[in-house]
Amino acid sequence: MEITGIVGKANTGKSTLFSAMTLVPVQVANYPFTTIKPNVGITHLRIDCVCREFGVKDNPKNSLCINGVRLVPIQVIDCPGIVRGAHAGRGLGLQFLDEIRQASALIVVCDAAGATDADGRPVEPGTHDPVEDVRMVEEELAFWIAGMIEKDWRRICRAVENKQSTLVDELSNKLSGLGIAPSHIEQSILSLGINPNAPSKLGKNELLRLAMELRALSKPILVAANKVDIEGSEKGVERLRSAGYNVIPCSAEAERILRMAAEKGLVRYTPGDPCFEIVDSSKLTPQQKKTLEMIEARVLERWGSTGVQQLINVAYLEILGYIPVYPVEDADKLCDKHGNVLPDVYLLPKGSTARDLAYKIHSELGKGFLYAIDVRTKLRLGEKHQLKSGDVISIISTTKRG
Ligand SMILES: Nc1nc2c(ncn2[C@@H]2O[C@H](COP(=O)(O)OP(=O)(O)OP(=O)(O)O)[C@@H](O)[C@H]2O)c(=O)[nH]1
Ligand SMILES: [Mg+2]
Repeated sequence: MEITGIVGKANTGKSTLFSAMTLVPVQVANYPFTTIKPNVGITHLRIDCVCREFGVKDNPKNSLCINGVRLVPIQVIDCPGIVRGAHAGRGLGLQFLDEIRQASALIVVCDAAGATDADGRPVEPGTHDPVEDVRMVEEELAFWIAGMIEKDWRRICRAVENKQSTLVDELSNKLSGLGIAPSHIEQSILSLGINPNAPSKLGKNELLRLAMELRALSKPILVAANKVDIEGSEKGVERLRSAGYNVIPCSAEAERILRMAAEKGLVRYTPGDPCFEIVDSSKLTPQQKKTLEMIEARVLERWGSTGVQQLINVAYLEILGYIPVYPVEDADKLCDKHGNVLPDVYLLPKGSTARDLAYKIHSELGKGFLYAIDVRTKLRLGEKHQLKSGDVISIISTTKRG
């Protein structure tokens, strides 16, 4: 399962966002360092299911399908807050980042209303620049990665300069646990103009830039411009966008309230919707009515949605560019060997081939790959055929599936 890390300055709404995404109740409070240990939960990527197009009733196994909407599980990890100097032990330090080593994307939550200072203490709205907070997080993440490289840097330099090894191999060994691939390292070395044969010439700042680049390639960030229900947050959103970040304006608190109200049957609301419907207004207290009216006026009408579902969808489908693909065993009945129709959907990196899909299902299926069938066209696809979003594919292999 894909993993998303929720990180950011202290007191920006990370745990509220986590709770809104997963419905796991966690501690939320208006002071820094409320969260001291990462929280782990499951949320979903929301895509249109192909069941409607094929006119079938599906029985999803690795995902859910509700009224033609496929929900693909994604693990989310809510981290404690970060402040400047965390790599040197300030605040709660950075130890907890070890929990997000395998994350494919990071959501950096910031307070678009500018109502928390650099250390996360509440201040007058509009008095703090959220761009500073995102930069701080990027820098602290770079220190975290640079710290891992530095631990072994002398040995790496000797090995490379004595030609026993290459910089790409050494760094790949060191950083594979962070999801940093050799291609990320090659690309970073190239774009920073680093001489891969003389690593000992690199200064501290250059190492930090290398770490920054490696993070950007291996764990892209999406900025959650939170608290957009607060007056004046447009300015913060604008500042973040003009600084060049991928930004989704959101209100984690509005989403949390709507999802809880939907759970209780008070409203009809599906994450990502532009509106909600009150089931029976006589069942609502005056306070509940007022809160829902505020969410409608300040969040949904102004911003189009709470932004929370968009965070996961944009991170996986746009920034990472993943493509959802439905593998089936029986190309006519669209089912697995137990008769489950459209049982699974896999998220594959862009450019994945039919054989990559086979390997992802099972290494034996990949090894024995003969060809694949595109269920829509019934055409045979070779191992190098690149898959596209929404493909329904049957793999024919010398190995039977287990
Ligand atoms: N107005 C508004 N307040 C919010 C929103 N999301 C969170 N908050 C408030 O922001 C404060 C901090 O929320 P948390 O979720 O605890 O923040 P955090 O980033 O997890 O904080 P730490 O764990 O201390 O780093 C709380 O008072 C929340 O109610 C939002 O969308 N709008
Ligand atoms: Mg928290």
